[in-house]
Amino acid sequence: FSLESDLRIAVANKDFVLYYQPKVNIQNGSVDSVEALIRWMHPERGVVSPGDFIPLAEETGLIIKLGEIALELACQQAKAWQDEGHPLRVAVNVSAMQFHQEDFVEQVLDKLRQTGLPPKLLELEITESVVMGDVERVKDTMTHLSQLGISISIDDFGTGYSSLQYLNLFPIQTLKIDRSFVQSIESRTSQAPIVSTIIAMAQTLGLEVIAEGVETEEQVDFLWKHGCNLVQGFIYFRPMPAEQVISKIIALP
Ligand code: G
Ligand code: G
Ligand code: MN
Ligand code: NA
Repeated sequence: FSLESDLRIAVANKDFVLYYQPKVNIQNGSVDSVEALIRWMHPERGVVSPGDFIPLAEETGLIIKLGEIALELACQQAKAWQDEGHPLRVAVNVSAMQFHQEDFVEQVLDKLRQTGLPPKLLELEITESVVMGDVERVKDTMTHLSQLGISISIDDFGTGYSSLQYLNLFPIQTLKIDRSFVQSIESRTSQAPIVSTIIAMAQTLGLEVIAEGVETEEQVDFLWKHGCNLVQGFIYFRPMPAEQVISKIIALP
């Protein structure tokens, strides 16, 4: 069997789970929110990472159904945490293809209604590639989502080819600095000035900024020094199954 036919079956059976990676506020040591990261529970291969099937899902269009599954699982989980007395905003990755669907806002609303999750507890992470479509339509979609109370962040910021104009045109809350920039903070051929420039730009535009892929104290120090208070990365937490999230967050030193 090919990976593609396996993936088709998996999508039909919903053989996926979400792992969650906390985003930490280094100013007060609290967890700001969590990012939902999909995992394929393959009967023979075990847990398959998105890097190994998201590209295939995009080529085959299966990403749309997959995105719906992720959105549904994330809303269910966030609602369950809220019901347990732990309201935690969950960020879901949305592919360009999913975002550009005619009824994307309706899809999101459906999941919120079905689960009873308040829109405030949902964040959507989109990449710059989304923004490169029809500017007016993208703006309408984002405005609609934003008016519902859903927050929108730009994932992998700095790696796309889109114009910076959209930062002022669209209702975006947060820039997520791509980990390729963050991870070269130490190196002497450094991209560190890119990181500090993105932070400064976010601050000037009144946007939140978070660094992803943070692995070392040196990176944290640099980010802290430049005023980036939100950090996501292995230094604090790896993506983990839902069952571990609340106890790990509470145990945060
Ligand atoms: O968890 P991991 O580091 O392996 O994720 C790899 C990539 O897969 C990341 O770029 C992440 O944005 C993407 N990804 C993870 N979960 C989802 C999802 O539910 N939908 C989409 N479209 N991408 C996802
Ligand atoms: O959506 P995005 O492309 O940002 O997905 C985040 C991906 O980055 C996930 O696959 C997650 O497992 C991975 N990741 C999260 N923290 C770290 C980190 O500190 N280092 C590295 N190398 N990868 C990370
Ligand atoms: Mn992401
Ligand atoms: Na990213």
